Amino acid sequence: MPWYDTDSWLTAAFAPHPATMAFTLLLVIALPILLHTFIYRKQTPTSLPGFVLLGPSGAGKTAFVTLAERSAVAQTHTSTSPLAIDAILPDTIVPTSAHYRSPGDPAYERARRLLLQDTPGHGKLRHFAAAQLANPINVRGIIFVVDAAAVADEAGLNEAAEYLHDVLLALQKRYTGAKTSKGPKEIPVLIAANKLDLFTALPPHLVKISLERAISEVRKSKAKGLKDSGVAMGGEDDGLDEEREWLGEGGDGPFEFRQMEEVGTTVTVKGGNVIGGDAADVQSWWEWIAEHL
Ligand SMILES: Nc1nc2c(ncn2[C@@H]2O[C@H](COP(=O)(O)OP(=O)(O)OP(=O)(O)O)[C@@H](O)[C@H]2O)c(=O)[nH]1
Ligand SMILES: [Mg+2]
Repeated sequence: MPWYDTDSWLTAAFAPHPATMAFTLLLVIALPILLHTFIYRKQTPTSLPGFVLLGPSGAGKTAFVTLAERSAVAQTHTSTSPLAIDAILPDTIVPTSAHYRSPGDPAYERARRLLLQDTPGHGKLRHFAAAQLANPINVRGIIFVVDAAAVADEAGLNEAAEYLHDVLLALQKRYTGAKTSKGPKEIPVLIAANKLDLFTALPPHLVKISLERAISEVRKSKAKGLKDSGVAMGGEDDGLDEEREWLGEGGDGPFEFRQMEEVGTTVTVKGGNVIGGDAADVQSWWEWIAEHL
């Protein structure tokens, strides 16, 4: 039947049929709703800005996450799986992104929310942390928690330094391996020197110096290991330099956290204690988080 017939579908579509009217009504109501949900989803990220907690076992990562969640300390045990919690900045701290908003503004409240991601620090369970580092979706910063009392001795310091070396190297590779010329979004690192309530704990500036020195050693021994294996396989030294994964600037000088700025990573060291003393003191960590939120 031709389209201009009285009972063709086109004629029906323009005729005052109840079905046509119902369909049009439905379209008029549904279209704005669909458009809104589509555009709104596109504009606002569905996930909260995240901060990943890394660090050796027993440093106090889970203790900090628990403190952030319940505002009270609780007994923690060695973690075997990652954990993510919704946290809100303490009332006294205003995120940099919301400096010009007033309390009560919904955007102000939203800007205070973040996701804290705890990872297990045990050597055999670091794949959880590695997975987070390999694919940092909406990660605003990394909080590397160290036990300031444990880094006072050789073994504790080396464990922390080796782990931190690997974390920084992963961040460096992410930056140098980026496809775009602009580079990926920078991920800052906070080294949270925890357990400052303990008598044996090193003050933050000494934690920084000790870690830098220990990372220099780690870097040197890794380079030596690579070279030795190259010699053992009868290979030449050429080509090795390309493969060598060297953290920070080239050359044999000492490693400094400052060198990481060139690959888009600022490293800050701040002290605190989650448990003990007169009360928990993690204010400076929250301030750092607020700065990068
Ligand atoms: N004195 C003191 N002890 C602390 C502090 N923070 C955490 N601890 C203790 O350190 C121990 C280890 O803390 P966790 O938070 O479980 O350590 P973790 O980093 O989560 O360790 P893994 O889960 O094994 O990676 C716990 O017994 C805590 O009570 C602190 O600021 N001072
Ligand atoms: Mg834990």
